[in-house]
Formats: sequence, C-alpha cells, structure tokens
Amino acid sequence: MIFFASDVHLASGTPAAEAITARFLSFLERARREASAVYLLGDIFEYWVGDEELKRRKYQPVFSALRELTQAGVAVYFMAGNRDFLLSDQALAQLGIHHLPDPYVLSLPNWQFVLSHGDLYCTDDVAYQRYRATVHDPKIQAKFLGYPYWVRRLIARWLRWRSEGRRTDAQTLEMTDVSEATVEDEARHHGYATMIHGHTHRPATHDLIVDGIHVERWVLADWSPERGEYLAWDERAAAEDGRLTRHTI
Ligand SMILES: [Mn+2]
Repeated sequence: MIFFASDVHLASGTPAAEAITARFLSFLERARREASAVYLLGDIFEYWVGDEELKRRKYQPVFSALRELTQAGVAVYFMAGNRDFLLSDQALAQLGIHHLPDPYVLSLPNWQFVLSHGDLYCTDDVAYQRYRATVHDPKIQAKFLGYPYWVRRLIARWLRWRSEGRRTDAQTLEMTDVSEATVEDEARHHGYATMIHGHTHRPATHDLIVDGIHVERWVLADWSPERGEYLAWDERAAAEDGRLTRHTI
C-alpha cells in the first residue's frame, strides 16, 4: 500500500494540537504495518520557521516515529506546503525523508499520478500567488532565516493571524479553491494522470473530462483533533476503481 496525506498542521501547546499529534502517530504506526511508502504532501507542520523546530520537545515523538518508519524500510517522501516550505533538505535527511518537488509525477508500474500540495493551482487568488512568489525567493528566505528564531516565530504567528482573517471572508473563500482551467492544463501537461493534492481543505474526489479523457482529482482532507484522513493506493486490488481509497484514523 502507498499512503498519501497532507495538511496535518502539527503544532504544540494546545490540547487540540496534542490530539492531532496522537492521530498522526497512529497514522505512522499504521503505515509501518501496512505501507511500503508514504507521501506527505505539505503542511504537515502548522509552521516551520527554520530547522530549530527539529529541537522542539513536543515534536520529538513524531521525529522518532518517522525515523523508525524509514528504518523499518518504509520510504517517506515530503513535499513542501505553504506553511512548512522552510523545512530544509538537511533536516529531512536527518529524519530519513526524501524531498519531492511540487508538482511531482509518481509513475507506478500500472498507474500514474501527479502529486502537488495544491496551492500552485489556486491561480485565481492573485494576491496569494504574489505572496507565494515572494516567500519562495531564496534571497528573501535567507534574510528571514537571518532573524533570531523568536522573531521568525512572531512573524509566522502574524502571517497566520492575517491569513485566518482572510479566510472568514466568504468571497476570499470562493477565491482560494483551485482554478479549473489550471487543473485542466496540469492534467493535459502530465498525460491525464490522476491528481492528488491538498491545501484547499475541501476533500472530495472530482471526475473531470479533459479533452474527452476522464481525469480524477483527489483532494486530501485537513486533519482535526477528531479526524485524520489519508488516501491509500492498493496495487494488488483487482479493479482499477478500488485501488485508491479514502481512510480515516
Ligand atoms: Mn497549504
């Protein structure tokens, strides 16, 4: 089995954060028993302002579980989201995790996927795409990482507060879903492969017809203290229809 998850938003310091962490640990435990590979498609952490986060006490059980998982022979892949894109390759290597570019084409012996965090497809939100380009600028990242850790945490908190303010605006909510035209172009560009992404917090399975070809777009759910969700690909399932399934933990 291959597992896909995103938008866990791991954090610390609140009962809700602890409940989500416990759920994610159960997920990693299940992956150890059932999966050959795990694809983490961004926003696994609520924020990551620099690799000092590796030392955060509340994250240690997660890091240990990830190391155990990779040592048990389960391949773990990480694609950056818009909250944890500063997780460096060195930090990932320490955890035994492979870094993936966004988007990434996953070619299996009998199926092809396009994996993405999903924010790249939200092209109707021009302000967000401008913000994204800024924070992905290596010069700006270097400047940010030059600030003391506590300053970076304050900036992250401020950005989060600001984006939460935007999210309560109904019109903005409309805008932050993916652009259908962008999704169709992406499908076309990657041979109409099955798309898997998160970010929008709108879990659903969409059946699209692009150039007369059926394309599936699976949107991953964001996690809550009550519910974690992931997709599982079963290479041994008999029917194509039953190979990719949604599970809760
Ligand atoms: Mn996101």
